[in-house]
Amino acid sequence: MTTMESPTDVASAAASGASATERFRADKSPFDAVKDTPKERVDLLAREVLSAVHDTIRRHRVSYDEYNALKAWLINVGADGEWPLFLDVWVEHVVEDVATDHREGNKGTIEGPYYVPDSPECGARGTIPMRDGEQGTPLVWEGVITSTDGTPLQGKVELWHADADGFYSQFAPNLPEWNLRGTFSTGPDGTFEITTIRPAPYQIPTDGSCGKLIAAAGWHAWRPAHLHVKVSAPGHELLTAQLYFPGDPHNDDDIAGAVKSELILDPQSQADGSERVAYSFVLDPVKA
Ligand code: MBD
Ligand code: FE
Repeated sequence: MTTMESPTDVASAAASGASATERFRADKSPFDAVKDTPKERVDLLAREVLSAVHDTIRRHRVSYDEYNALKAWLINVGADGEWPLFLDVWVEHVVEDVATDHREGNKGTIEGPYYVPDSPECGARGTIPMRDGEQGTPLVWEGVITSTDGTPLQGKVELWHADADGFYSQFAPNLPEWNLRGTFSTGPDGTFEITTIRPAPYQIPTDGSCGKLIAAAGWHAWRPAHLHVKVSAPGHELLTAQLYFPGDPHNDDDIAGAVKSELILDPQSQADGSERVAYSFVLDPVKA
């Protein structure tokens, strides 16, 4: 896996954006899906989206200056490699809702731009790859993967998250390749126990085009602290989710609109300063 090098070794929107764009393009399947989309469907969706844009222009009498500002901004989103960030922050949560609203098992939420497949195997009980002296409150998380009928499932929890400074390995400089990324494979009893650290709240890059939009609109750039997971088991729908921490000020106004109350953990402080938490997953069987 190639990691984008920032010449200054300082985290930048352009560097993390380029890495996210490169990672997305490395997976061929979205590009194959485009080829398979029927003409009628493209016609319908493209026409409706354009018509919504036209309505907005008429309703608010958008000027040529505003049109050109939009054109310049869109060009820069591409140049910064920030299309994955833009779409995952402001659009993906609705796609996710529609895709999973039939489920009886766990609620999921968006994947975001920073997933990397094939993270190191850590066993059913293990510690995620981290640096010596990794900053952040130690967190021990136990749970079990079951099917909707309660049967334990032999499956996997892929976990990835930011460090205590809010940086993701492979998308920010100077981090070991797999820092805070690991795959926990359960036995037939479905149980796992993961040792990691509590991540920091995350501010999306402010120095790129998404940051410009946020500043120009007077929004904030924060996501609450979160753990990303993909939970899978044979014959079951893949669950993509994020877990959040109680009391985070951004649980109620996540810039990415991805928090659901079912995804907020209840960690308990321990005498040694660490935290323990129980959170389990229920997966929906794939319907034949
Ligand atoms: C993230 O870490 C994230 O999870 C999302 C959805 C968008 C930007 C950064
Ligand atoms: Fe994230």
